[in-house]
Amino acid sequence: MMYKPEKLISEKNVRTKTFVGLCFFILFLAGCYLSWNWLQHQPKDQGALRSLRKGLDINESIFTSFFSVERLSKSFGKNLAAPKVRVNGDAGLEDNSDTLNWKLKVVKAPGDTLQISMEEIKSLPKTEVIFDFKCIEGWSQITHWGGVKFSDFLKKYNLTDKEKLKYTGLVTPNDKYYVGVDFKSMLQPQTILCYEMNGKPLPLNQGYPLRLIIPVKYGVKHLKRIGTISFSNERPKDYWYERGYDYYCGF
Ligand SMILES: Nc1nc2c(c(=O)[nH]1)N[C@H]1C(S)=C(S)[C@@H](COP(=O)(O)O)O[C@H]1N2
Ligand SMILES: [Mo]
Repeated sequence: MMYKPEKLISEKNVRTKTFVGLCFFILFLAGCYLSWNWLQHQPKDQGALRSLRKGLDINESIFTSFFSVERLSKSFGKNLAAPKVRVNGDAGLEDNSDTLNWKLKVVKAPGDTLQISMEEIKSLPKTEVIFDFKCIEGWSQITHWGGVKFSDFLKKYNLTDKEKLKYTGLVTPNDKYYVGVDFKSMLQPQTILCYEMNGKPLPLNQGYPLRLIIPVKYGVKHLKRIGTISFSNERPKDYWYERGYDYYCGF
């Protein structure tokens, strides 16, 4: 084996290298400070600093281009579903009297709104979904839900022409919580208008009488207690988007 002769470095050389290294480090720190400062002075776009919002929107376009309606989320056996389901978020659930004469409103066109009763919804074929419910706050839980596939619901009420549009908007009866969801995700076969949890009617704090279950999205989009559904090409208003979160919130 051949050994390279070691190179001797003079003390002056060491000092120059140390000095150059230090200069780079100071420049790096200054760069960090300046970028941080630049970011902090940006205007906000829907609750998020402008360039962070741009980042979220770029992620959205990448995720949208890879999204396939046919790809199913992982499902689990009933024995794995939590008997005690976590409750999170109560915006829009302030007034339980909203559930008394409840009917689902579906805006077909301005001035043309369908009113659909729970009995009518329950008479459609039931789909059960057992999946890993994920909240942006960092927890997840395998849970068991039952309801009607949104795509079946659209067929039954002659709403399939709406699928040309980009978004579905959902709002609680009192307008206090609202979400917008891209239409492709609404058509994924595990997206249901849900009226049952663990085989029983939904509890009040989990969206009685009807909520959205949409496994391709984070918890924020699973709106509890649906009042009105509408369709549009523009992004419908979205509670957490306005507060700086991602609009897409999906996988
Ligand atoms: N009406 C309404 N729906 C809501 C929320 C809310 O605050 N109000 N919070 C969302 C969030 S952040 C999560 S994680 C899930 C929680 O559903 P759960 O309470 O059934 O676990 O509901 C979603 N739907
Ligand atoms: Mo959440």
